[in-house]
Amino acid sequence: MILIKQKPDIASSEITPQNVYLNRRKFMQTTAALAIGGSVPFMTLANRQAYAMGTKFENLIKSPYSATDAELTSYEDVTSYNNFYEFGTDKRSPAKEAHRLTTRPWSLSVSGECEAPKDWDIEDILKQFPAEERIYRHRCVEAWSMVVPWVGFSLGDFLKFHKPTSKAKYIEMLTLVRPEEMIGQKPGLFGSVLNWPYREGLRIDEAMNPLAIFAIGLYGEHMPNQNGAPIRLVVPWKYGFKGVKSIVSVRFTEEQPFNTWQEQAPHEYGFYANVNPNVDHPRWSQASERVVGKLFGRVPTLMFNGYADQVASLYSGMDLSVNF
Ligand SMILES: Nc1nc2c(c(=O)[nH]1)N[C@H]1C(S)=C(S)[C@@H](COP(=O)(O)O)O[C@H]1N2
Ligand SMILES: [Mo]
Repeated sequence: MILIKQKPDIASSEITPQNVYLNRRKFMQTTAALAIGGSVPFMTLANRQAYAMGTKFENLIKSPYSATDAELTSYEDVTSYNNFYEFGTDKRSPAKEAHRLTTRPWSLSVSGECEAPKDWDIEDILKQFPAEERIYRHRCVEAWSMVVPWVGFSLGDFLKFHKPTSKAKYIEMLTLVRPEEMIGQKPGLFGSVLNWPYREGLRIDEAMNPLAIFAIGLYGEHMPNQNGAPIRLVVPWKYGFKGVKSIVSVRFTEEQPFNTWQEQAPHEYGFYANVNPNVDHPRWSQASERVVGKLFGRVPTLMFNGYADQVASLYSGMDLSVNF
């Protein structure tokens, strides 16, 4: 009989080097599985999850696009303070509930206005598009921010592989729908929190900007489930809600897609969602942000989240208070 100890008051990641902490966590997961079941299918499942969540990438290079001036948010904060409504609306829920998600096997279909549509297996995506580390500022529309060392590859490279036609003006991306594993997708007393699947879109030139990535990991390891395993969008000059998680479909479209939060509250969340300290949310200011993990960490918000040099030209001539 193996006893699993209660969580100590101080998170072990704060007092243990990260690799030791991660190995211990993986060990705990496996021993927990053994203690409960010990059956063969359960073990297979545990191993798959360990592969997906605990495994380090080898020979990662750091991208020149990284924001090197910024202090990283701790692994603990990045993986325990999340927005992922498929696992509940509380920021602490995804870290508790997302272990139920099976991320292998995983398919992602690319379709619509392109000459080379393809149904991908995630393993083939990982082989085809070598990933690198990209340290990015991460700004949520609710006015908190983090700095995350993502592992990912250029979204533009991925899209070009499928030869978009001249009609491809936008892309639409969808999250998995699997209420058996995503407890937040089960309708509650008052119906569903969101109209699933979670949907997002980008204009094609935004998607082709070198800063836009598909992220497949963080802190040098495969993506934790709560952060959108096995593959999610990261567009660092936009509010976090554009970063659709656990993607199963990418479609090239002629029309502008209608994203989830636009559908939810169109006067509060627009299609563009560019970080902009001069355009407030109807219910709060966007002029500053709380830095997660810092006790007195309130800092001014930067235009396009600090990436104006790279992306401002995408929006020249547009009124950003109308196209918010
Ligand atoms: N499928 C899906 N993707 C999602 C969300 C969600 O609820 N469901 N939340 C979004 C919001 S509001 C934010 S701020 C980021 C949070 O990403 P993080 O948890 O990795 O910090 O994910 C975005 N992607
Ligand atoms: Mo968000």
